[in-house]
Amino acid sequence: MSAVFYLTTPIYYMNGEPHIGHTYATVVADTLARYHRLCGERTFLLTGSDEHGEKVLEAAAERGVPPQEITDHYSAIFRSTWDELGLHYDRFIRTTEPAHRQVVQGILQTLFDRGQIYFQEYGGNYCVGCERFLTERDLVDGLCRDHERAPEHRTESNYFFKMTEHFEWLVGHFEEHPDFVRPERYRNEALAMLRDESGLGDLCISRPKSRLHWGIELPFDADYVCYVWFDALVNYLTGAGYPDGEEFPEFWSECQHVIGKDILKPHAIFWPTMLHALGVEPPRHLNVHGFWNVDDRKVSKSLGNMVAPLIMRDRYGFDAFRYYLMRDMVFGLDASFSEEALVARVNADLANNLGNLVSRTLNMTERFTEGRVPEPGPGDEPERAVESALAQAVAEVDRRVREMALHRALEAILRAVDAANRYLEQREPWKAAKDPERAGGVATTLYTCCEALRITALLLSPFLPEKSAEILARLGLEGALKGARLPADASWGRIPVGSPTSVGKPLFPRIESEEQPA
Ligand code: ME8
Repeated sequence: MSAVFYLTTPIYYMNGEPHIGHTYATVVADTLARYHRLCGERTFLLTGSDEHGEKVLEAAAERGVPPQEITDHYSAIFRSTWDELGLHYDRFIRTTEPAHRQVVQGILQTLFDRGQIYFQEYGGNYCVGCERFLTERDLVDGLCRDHERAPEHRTESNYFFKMTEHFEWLVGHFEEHPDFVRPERYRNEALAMLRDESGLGDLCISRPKSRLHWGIELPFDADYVCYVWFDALVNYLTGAGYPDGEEFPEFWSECQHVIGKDILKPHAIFWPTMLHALGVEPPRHLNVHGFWNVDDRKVSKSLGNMVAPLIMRDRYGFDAFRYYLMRDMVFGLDASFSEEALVARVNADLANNLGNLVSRTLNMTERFTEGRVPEPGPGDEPERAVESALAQAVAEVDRRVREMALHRALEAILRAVDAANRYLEQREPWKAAKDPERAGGVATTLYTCCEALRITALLLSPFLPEKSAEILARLGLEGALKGARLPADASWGRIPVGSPTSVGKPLFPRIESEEQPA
């Protein structure tokens, strides 16, 4: 385990409100950051807004406002949405910040001075509707696929980064670091792009102001602005204090990105080559997730199926929503969102399995041991089986989180909960309490369940921060997450005997089908 952990989300385009996709990436990052923090690593999570480029300019034009106004508006919405949902970040970066502009211009100048950037005129198919050069893929029967009109042949001069010079090095980097891009399917995809020489040339990193003025000006030519992806990727450096930040070298050496599969190419190809030209190490991992489709269709504004996170929070509680997002998506693969699936998942895992253990344990502690965690006896085989199920979960969660199999980490925790529920069925404290021969064992049974719940809550806390804190509070351990450490605090036998328990309302009420929206 390293001492620090630096994690980033994509910086989202500020041309609309956050939807399920942005929420998923941010939830994954928030969970990972919480987990690493719980392990005692100094953790820094960066998120933010991508504010330049054509998409933002188009959104501003549609609304008839200046681009800065639209980015101020959406940036505030993204930020307040994450705050309201309890998604914690250490820095929210905006690419229109002067500090970021300075870093981007500094990098451009360095690369220019090193001969890594050249100027060239080129000609191509330009679509006036799209206001850009089209590639072969944009054409259908020689017409622009969006505007159904023939492109014009135009020439333009631009600045290019000598990206291809770094490809040999990059292939070597992929070979030496097989988990640089993970899961493996995306590593293979990136390598295929890299090996398909016809698909990639040097990277055009400028746009003439006559065509696009909304961007960071090139320090060596005031007639041009920087290409939005070059500017956007650099946010990861700015956010960590590049170039002179005292902590930059340490954090950068443990940098990992969370990205969606749609932005693999800029992250797996452009970004490492840019860093290599600068003499900065590539990030340790690109963690690539798949896409949420809604009712089997792509999420899009025009379909109006964007799934607003605040609405989900109001309807189901945010912990339930985040649980569903992480449990039902195999990290790296696509998944289909539906409220029916969400309800089924929450009812099965949280209401029935975990909720049951919580309510039975706390109710019986109230009834049989005066609302206190009782002093246990020495215990027997069944108690040791619960202890061992929890120990296994602690080890497996660590492995699974670090390899980005979050759904498997949750499965491992729920398996331990299952084991504790089965143990309760076996010991039947509700019957044993009335049986003079078995009544003596009730304290041990309830102690075992309280301790299993404590460890479960600790393990679940990065995934379900609110509900875990609530479980701990009901075990008389309010505030226990503050300063808690894994794995030490997850070792068996740490719950204080005599801790006051409270029953409270059901933590995860079953969502009844009549409440399901149509
Ligand atoms: O691409 N399912 O920003 P963006 C899952 N600004 N995740 C989704 C998703 C979906 N249906 N839709 C979006 C950009 N995402 C650039 C990034 S980074 C230097 C610059 C998530 O607003 C996913 O993580 O289009 C995807 O990569 C990201 O949002 C793209 O957000």
